[in-house]
Amino acid sequence: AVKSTTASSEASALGALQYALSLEEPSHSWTKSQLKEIYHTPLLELTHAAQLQHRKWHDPSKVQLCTLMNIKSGGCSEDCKYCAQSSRNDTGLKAEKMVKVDEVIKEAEEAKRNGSTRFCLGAAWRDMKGRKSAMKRIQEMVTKVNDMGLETCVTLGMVDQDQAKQLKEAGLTAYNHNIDTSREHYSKVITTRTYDDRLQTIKNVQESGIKACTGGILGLGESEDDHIGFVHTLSNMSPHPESLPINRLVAIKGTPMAEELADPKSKKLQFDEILRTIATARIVMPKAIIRLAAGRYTMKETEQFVCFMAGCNSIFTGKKMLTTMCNGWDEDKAMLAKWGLQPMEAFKYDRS
Ligand code: SAM
Ligand code: DTB
Ligand code: SF4
Ligand code: FES
Repeated sequence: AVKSTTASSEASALGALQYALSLEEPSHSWTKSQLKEIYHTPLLELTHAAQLQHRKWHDPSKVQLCTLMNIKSGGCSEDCKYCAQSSRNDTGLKAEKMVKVDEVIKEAEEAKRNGSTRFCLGAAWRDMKGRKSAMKRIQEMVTKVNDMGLETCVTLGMVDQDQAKQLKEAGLTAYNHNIDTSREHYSKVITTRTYDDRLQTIKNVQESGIKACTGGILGLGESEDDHIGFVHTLSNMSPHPESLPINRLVAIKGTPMAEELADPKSKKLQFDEILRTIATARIVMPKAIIRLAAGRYTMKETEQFVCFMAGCNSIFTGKKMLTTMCNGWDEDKAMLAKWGLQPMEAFKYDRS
């Protein structure tokens, strides 16, 4: 085994894939060419290596169950081309007020009864600027859900250092903020905030001692080089994201992205590209929890199984995602029981 600090000559002698498997500590200095080499490994060899890596760093019999709640739906000022909640997209979604603390507790109790161990709250906001009373209410939600023995996660748009600190004080486990895609493809998807704005929020979160849940969406018309670029950004973060959601685009009527993809000339995402992205992420970010997120309900059970073979170890389960459909608890419990997987316990594993 070699240490991550070993010179790159060692990496090239071994080949990038074997080098990744030999590391005792995760590396944060991957080059695009190393990632490209891993991503394009013959598929059976790639998924096998990802499964080996998974077993080296995780209990392979465990799956993390997370449940989402939309605490402030619609009316968002950002222009994310894929999103049902942007006020610029005519998707028929009504903007609502922020929910009350009691409603969150009720939903969290149901999630807990059904075996979920992480409860995630999402708000359709650009950022937390000037939202003092909302922040207070969210702190109360986080503390109360935490007291129920559930890990907590929120996604509220951009946060500064001070806002991250306030969430940490309330006991927040993780903050979700995605990079969504590669740096190169990003501007084709969102123009109202930059890639570097995103990285800054993630840095603020990590520096406050909150774990970062950071991933993206596949199927935005991007190329395979963009998948490599996406993993490149994530794998050079230090620390790596504690959890990494992989969303498969849900093409929502009324969004510019759904319109673009309706063009027969647009680039269509193939299943093996999802698999290669997951496997590459697992190989170079061995500690991360990799979560099959939005769009899982569009995947066959066999496809989900193959994603687990490639290193996924978490799902969102429950009544709903934010605005789109989610596989329900009963269906998921039956599927996981069939596969012989058990729910991961809350607060048991430190993956930072
Ligand atoms: N407003 C906050 C933000 O953007 O940071 C939080 C909520 S936002 C809905 C969280 C993430 O969900 C996005 O970054 C994106 O990766 C994913 N997402 C949103 N709409 C999606 C869709 N139609 N299909 C797949 N993933 C989607
Ligand atoms: C993430 O990456 N996926 C979740 C969570 N983070 C907040 C949200 C997915 C939302 C999918 C679109 C919708 O339901 O509106
Ligand atoms: Fe707003 Fe988040 Fe949707 Fe973008 S993804 S429009 S920031 S809710
Ligand atoms: Fe909750 Fe990622 S959205 S852990």
